[in-house]
Amino acid sequence: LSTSTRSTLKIGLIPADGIGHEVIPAAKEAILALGSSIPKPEFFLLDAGFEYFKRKGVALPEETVQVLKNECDCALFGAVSSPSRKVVGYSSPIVALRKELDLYANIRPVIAVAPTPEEKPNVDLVVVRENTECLYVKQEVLTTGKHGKEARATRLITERASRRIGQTAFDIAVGRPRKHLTIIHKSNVLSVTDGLFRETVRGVPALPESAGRLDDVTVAEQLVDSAVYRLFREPQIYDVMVAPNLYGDIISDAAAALVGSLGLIPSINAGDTFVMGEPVHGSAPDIAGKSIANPLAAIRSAALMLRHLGYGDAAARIENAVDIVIRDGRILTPDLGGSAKTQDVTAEVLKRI
Ligand code: GGG
Repeated sequence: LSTSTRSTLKIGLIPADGIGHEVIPAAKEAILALGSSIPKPEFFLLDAGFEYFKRKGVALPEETVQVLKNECDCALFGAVSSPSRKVVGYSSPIVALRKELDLYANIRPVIAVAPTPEEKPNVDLVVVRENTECLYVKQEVLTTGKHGKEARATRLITERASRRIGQTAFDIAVGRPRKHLTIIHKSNVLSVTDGLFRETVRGVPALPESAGRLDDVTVAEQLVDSAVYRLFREPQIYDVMVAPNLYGDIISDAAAALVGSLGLIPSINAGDTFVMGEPVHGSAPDIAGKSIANPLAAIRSAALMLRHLGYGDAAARIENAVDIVIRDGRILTPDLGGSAKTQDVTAEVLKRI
């Protein structure tokens, strides 16, 4: 996405639930600290989430969608706490937003910066998660059969979505030093759905639009269960991993354990015309309101969003500042073994931007 001609950068802020209200303000501060190295940011604070649903009866107000579509260049989303039980009238706003804005790629880099007791060496990978279909089409039905209740869910995999996520993953892989892509699937069991995903992604380099550009990328494929095993045993074998929605969601959360905390892992939800940064962590209701949420994933998500928009130098300033704070190790939140508050960690980052 090119924004080189913009004089302002219009950013939607959707904290949503729980610690989203603590980490999104930190990301906003980081963007403001960049000063004139990006177009003047203009922020739009927008509603969504389960907490909002409980107050207003709607999880994703139409106004939020319209402001994002018509006013904003990009957005930052915090976290949402959808209930595990069915709540009549409620549907996950983040799943809906990704569809509304056609943000088909969820890009989640997992990089080791500083050694922690749990950290394995050489973790530097990107999970590229298909963001619009798989089981997340949320077509579930409950019926009663001979043996009692029967629940069914539709799992949708299309050639179009598999091709475009494949193109995104190959494009990322070809731009990285190792140029290696692993396709994650389970097509020994789900030969129709995962089979289509695997074959379509594999076919990307042969598409006319690839024009030989992707020929340097080496491609491996792996069953999702074995991929999780190898991810924990030898994470260094992975460079870019591309996966259908559910596997990508699970693998990226799991990979966070390799670098110390889910509180460090950023993502962007990217489409052809819009990008939305989003920390991979959830709303963490157990720590919400205690000012101990780790702001670094949200801050890094702001950097990823800016890089996607073409502001690579500004993104690097934020990322380097975060890396210094992690390496320094003195001012960290409890998830990383520290005792600092969200605001203290944010202040440390701001000083170094
Ligand atoms: N920022 C990521 C996030 O909110 N994760 C929790 C999650 O996946 N929620 C889905 C939902 O509640 O609908």
